[in-house]
Amino acid sequence: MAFYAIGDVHGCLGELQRLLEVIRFDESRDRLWFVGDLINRGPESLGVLSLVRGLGERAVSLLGNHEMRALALLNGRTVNSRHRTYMGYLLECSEREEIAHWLTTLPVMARDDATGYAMVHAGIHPSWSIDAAWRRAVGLAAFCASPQGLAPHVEVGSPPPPVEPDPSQPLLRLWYHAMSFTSIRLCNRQGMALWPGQASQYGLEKSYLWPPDDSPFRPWFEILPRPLSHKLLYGHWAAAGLTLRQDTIGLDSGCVYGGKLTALRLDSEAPFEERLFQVTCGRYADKDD
Ligand SMILES: [Mn+2]
Repeated sequence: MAFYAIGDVHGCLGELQRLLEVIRFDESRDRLWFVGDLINRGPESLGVLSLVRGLGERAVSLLGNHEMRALALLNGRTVNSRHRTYMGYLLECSEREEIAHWLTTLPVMARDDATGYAMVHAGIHPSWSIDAAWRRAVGLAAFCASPQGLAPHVEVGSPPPPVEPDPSQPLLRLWYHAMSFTSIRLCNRQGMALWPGQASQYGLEKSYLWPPDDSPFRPWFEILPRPLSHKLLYGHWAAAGLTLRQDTIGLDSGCVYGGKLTALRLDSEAPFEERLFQVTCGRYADKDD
């Protein structure tokens, strides 16, 4: 049995199929973790969904910000026109209902105590330990799977409050958790997260660019207190690229933007270079959020 984590795929079906050939993936024995953002921007999002859904329990895929956007769209929420344009395939597809349901089953965090890895799409708030993040992820997953579900509360484009709401505001708190897991990149040392769209208010050009050294905002994984109980895998930050640290590992290597699609073998203690596998990708989109 082999166990791999794969970075943001963004509808690049051909690249994903080539990567699975490179790692000689055997769906009768091996396991895959996908960091989220399987869909959008690339040419074959429906094909990627079909492949991953077809793997059943051999694969765990997380809710990324693009899956949140898709949830919003499929549930009639307001989505900005640019995002709506590149998600048109979802509205036209015959499996729309099944996909909408499948999206509600996606967790925001995965954890494997045997190998000592955990995974989130964007990151965790630096005031949370891995255990504290896990408790929030379990609560969010239960809410997503409930008849009420997350979709009615998805306000794509509207940032959550600057600090975590307390339990007396349960929906706002869940929204804050959802945004933290799927979208966080920068925080200041007081623990205030910078949400998408807020960069210019704080003198930063774009929230996905690496902040200058003198900025009070730092990547969440620089602020996160150590030691961590698990090595934490994440994606989402294509502009930062593959970011290999001992305890936080960024796997979004810019597939869809002409970069690479990356797999890391997790059931191995070998140095990164011996268990990292990549394929080159077409350039189907320009970088933005
Ligand atoms: Mn993302």
